[in-house]
Parts: sequence; C-alpha cells; structure tokens
Amino acid sequence: MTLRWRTSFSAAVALAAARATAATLSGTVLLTSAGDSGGRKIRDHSGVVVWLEPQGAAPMAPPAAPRRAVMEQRNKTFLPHVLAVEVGTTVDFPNLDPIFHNAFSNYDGQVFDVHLYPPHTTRRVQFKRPGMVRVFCNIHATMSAVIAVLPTPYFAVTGVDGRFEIQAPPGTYRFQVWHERSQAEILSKLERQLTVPGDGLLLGELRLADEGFLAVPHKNKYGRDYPVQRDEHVYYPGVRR
Ligand SMILES: [Cu+2]
Repeated sequence: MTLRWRTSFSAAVALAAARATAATLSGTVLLTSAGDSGGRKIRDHSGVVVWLEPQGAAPMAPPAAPRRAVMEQRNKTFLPHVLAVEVGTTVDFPNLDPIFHNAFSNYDGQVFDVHLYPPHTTRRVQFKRPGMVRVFCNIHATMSAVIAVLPTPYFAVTGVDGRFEIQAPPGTYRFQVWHERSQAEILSKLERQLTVPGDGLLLGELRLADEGFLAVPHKNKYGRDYPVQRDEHVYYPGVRR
C-alpha cells in the first residue's frame, strides 16, 4: 500500500466514521433591543452565525473537497444577507438583475472587488482566511451583506425564528456567536466551551442584544460617499455591454 493511497484510505474511513457519528447541537438565539430584553418585539431573528471550533482531542473531519456557495444579487439585494462558509470556499456572485452590480469588500476581512459586471453574468471569489467579510455594491449604497468565513466546517445561521442546528462529531468545542449589529464584548459573553455527546445537545435560548449599535453610512470602494442615485439604466462609463 503506498503512503498516498493509505492516507486517502484513512481519510475516507475517518470521514465515514465522522458522518456515522455526527450529533446535533441545537438552540435558539433571540435578538433583543433596548427595552425588549425578552426578544419578543423583534420578529426576525435570522442572520446570527454560530459555530463550533474543535478543542483538544475533538474529532476533526478530514479535508473536504473545495466547497462552493452562492450569494445572489436580485432586486438590488444580496441573497442571502448573511452567508457562512468554511475557509477555502469559493463564492459565486450571480447578477440576476437587469442592471449592473459591483460586489466588493474593502475592510473587515478579505478585501475583494469583482468590478462592474453586466446583468445575467457571474463572478466568483475564493475566501482564503477566516474573518467577517462585509460586502457592498459600488453602485447601490443600500446593498450590503456579510460573508462569515469560518475556520471550521461546523456552523449554522439562524432562521427567522432564531433557531439553529449544527451537525458535528461528538467532542469538545468552543461555541461562538456573531451578529452584524452586536459588539464584540456582548458576543464574547455567549462564547463557551461545551461537549457535544453522541446523542446531541440542546443549548436552549440565548439572548443577544444590539446595544450600542449605530447604523452609519458606508463609503464606496474608493472611500467616497455614494453619488445621488441615478437612473439604473444609464450607461456606466468604461464598460461595454
Ligand atoms: Cu448593485
């Protein structure tokens, strides 16, 4: 048996074992705001990223094949608004609108710029290091999204009801939480070490306040304010259809 064959055989066995023994960590994150610590006034609790980083001897899945994910641009909106991926994932940015878009990020995470591109075409970007990548469009100031690039394959994003489920092999992990409107000190209070047993773990309800959050207008990719919105169908200089 060659070393290479033996390595891939062991990886396949480990992957099969990990799949066979995957357990579920489930819970709910309720977003709260000032005067609503119970989280009952907010209807949409989606977009909270939760993930597990293996600790100590926790089983780690063997390297998976390169992963792919999609963030659409539709009706001048990035969909999904929050996308979680493992480091190394390539994200496609299909433009499904009848107008041009220009997805980019210039701070907080991996810098990228797919440049101006026409309707019904796509661009792709590989995310090579962990971080929270804030995504904007250089044409439309109202478009924003987040790509959470995580150093683990064990993650989830909450739904509208705040619920999440993470599949992971039984073991000990660092549980972490992130939301675009929450400050680091608040997020760190929800961080904890936990052990996922073979029959799974129910975390119950966590509350996450957006205390101190201020919505500030962001700049375009040149670091300037966005111009007053023009007719969407105008010709963008320097680009051939
Ligand atoms: Cu756009």
